[in-house]
Order: sequence, then structure tokens, then C-alpha cells
Amino acid sequence: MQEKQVILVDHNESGQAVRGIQDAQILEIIDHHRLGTIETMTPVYFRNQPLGCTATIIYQMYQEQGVELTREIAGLLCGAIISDTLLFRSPTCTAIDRMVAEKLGMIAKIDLESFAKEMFAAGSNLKNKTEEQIFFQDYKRFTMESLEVGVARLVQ
Ligand SMILES: [Mn+2]
Repeated sequence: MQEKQVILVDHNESGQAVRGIQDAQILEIIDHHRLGTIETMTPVYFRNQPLGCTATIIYQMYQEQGVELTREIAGLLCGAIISDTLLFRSPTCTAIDRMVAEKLGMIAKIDLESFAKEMFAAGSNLKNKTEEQIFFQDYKRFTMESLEVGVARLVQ
């Protein structure tokens, strides 16, 4: 059977990847997190930049390839930057993230402040969610030496 070919985006830890990742062929990794535990069988295209959001890297790749962004894609990438950087307030946010989000906001024709407010309100709405759903909402697994560690947090 032909192995599935995957590109890991926004993560590089095997514990955070989709189930069955050990049987897949990883073609590329595009990420902004610390280096984790992924091992590959072959050399891969690996792009890791210390920015506030992977969407900022994706925007750069669009620019490098000379591909125009549609309004929809610009809106999605902009939303990702706002979410990851908590509207530029997270300590990992850089001036590049901010500049890119502003450009994307212009293409998508959205006002960043009000868009962010709506997004955060929707994201922190716990109505109709079970305790389990709330707990695992932002759950991430990390491998530290021989330990498997899970971190869950609730951003309010
Ligand atoms: Mn991210």
C-alpha cells in the first residue's frame, strides 16, 4: 500500500500529529514552534521561523511564489494570526506578524479590532459544551525525554 503523504503545518511533535503519522511519509514541515520529536525516514523540506503564527509564514510563501491571495484565504490567514497572537498581545508576536495581519485585513476587507472581538467571543462561548470538550479544546501532548505530558488551557 502506498503510504499517505503529509505536510505537517503548525506542529512538529509526533504526539500532536494525526493518528497513524508513523506510517505516513512526511514531505514537509512548516511551523513556528520549538523543535520536538518528529523523526523522518528521508530528508524533508523543513521551514521553522520564530514568528507568532504559522499563517505569517504561509503568507510569505504566497509572496515568494507570486501567488495572489483570494479574499477568503486572506481572511482565514488573518483570523489565524489574530487567534494565535491574541490580537498582537502574545509575547511570541512579532512586528512581522502584525504587518502581515494588517495587509491581510486589507485584502479581506475586515476591521481587525471588531473581527477579533467577535472571534474571541465565539471562541470563549462555553454554552452547549461538555466538561470534556472544554478540557480538550486546546489540549496538546508533548514528549519530554521519556515522559508523555499533556497541557490544556482555557483562554478567557
Ligand atoms: Mn500556531
